[in-house]
Amino acid sequence: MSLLVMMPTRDPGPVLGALSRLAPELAVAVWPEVPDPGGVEVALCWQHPHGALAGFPRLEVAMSFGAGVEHLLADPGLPAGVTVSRFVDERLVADMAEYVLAAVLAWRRGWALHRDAQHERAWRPRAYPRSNSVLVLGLGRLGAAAALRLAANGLDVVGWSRTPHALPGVRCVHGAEGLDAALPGADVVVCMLPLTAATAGILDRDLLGRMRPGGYLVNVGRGAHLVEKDLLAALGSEMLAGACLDVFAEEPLPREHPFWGEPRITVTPHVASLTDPEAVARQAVATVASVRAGQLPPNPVDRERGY
Ligand code: NDP
Ligand code: OXD
Repeated sequence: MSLLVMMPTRDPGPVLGALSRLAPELAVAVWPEVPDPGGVEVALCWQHPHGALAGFPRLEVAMSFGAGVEHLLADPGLPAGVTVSRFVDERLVADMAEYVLAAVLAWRRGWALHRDAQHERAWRPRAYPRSNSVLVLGLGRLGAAAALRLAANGLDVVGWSRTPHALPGVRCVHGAEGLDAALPGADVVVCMLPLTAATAGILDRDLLGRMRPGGYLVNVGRGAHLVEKDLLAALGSEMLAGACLDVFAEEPLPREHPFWGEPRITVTPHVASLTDPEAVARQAVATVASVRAGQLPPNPVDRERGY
């Protein structure tokens, strides 16, 4: 049995190094060099070419190199019987919470405005709000930790999910009615949703228009959650004061994209929380062991639900 590493847009080197340390006996192939396609039972994937997974007749698990699985589920050629799993890791969770807290605090304290003033050598004191309400969309592994971290730093936090949740210090709401009730009080919206048919395009003119005027958007979910032209329009009409975006419909963000030149948008290159190669290799090895034992892999996802 072999593990296939299929991540054409990333350097597989660090993961291969970790795999050879953790499981030197494990046969590992790196796509597209696969000497024995019939022996592949687990594939570790990131942005694999659609259709390619159909070429492995004994494939049992397609594991995402990241927490998101939309890149796997969007493949119409993903064989029906293959279990999809995702990477879950405490470090990934903590790093994301740190990024979200940094983005919210930088907005609240006007960091970018002070930086702009510094470039102009202008002394521009600015009052900052003493309380802010942050609405976190998605209370999964990452969203719940970020919501708790924001609350621990004194922010007034509301968390939104599909099903009911309870988190200490966070007002939890769910479903369409919960979102309707929470949006008018939100100074900041943080998107930490998975990309599914139900969440694509959720950050649109309607949602942005229902936040408190002059608010802020943080998107660390996926680029396709955001309707880009609606964000630019919301900034143009001062409905929104700014945004911090880590994910984009097209990555890398094209050089000619208007977001680069918009001073009210902070662009980061999909680095809110980076997969640790050692930890993902550990989960891949555990996935191989689970297949050998005839068990479900760690962190399986519901293919129908989309996350
Ligand atoms: P989880 O699957 O653990 O959690 C998803 C959350 O979203 C759940 O709380 C779920 O609700 C909620 N949700 C899903 N669909 C809906 C809906 N239709 N309405 C309301 N709530 C919904 O995901 P993670 O927290 O692990 O990760 C979230 C996403 O973060 C990933 O899918 C990925 O896209 C992104 N990500 C980005 C990174 C970056 O560096 N920018 C790094 C890692 C991940 P419920 O609990 O009720 O099911
Ligand atoms: C992930 C990501 O899904 O890095 O883990 O976006």
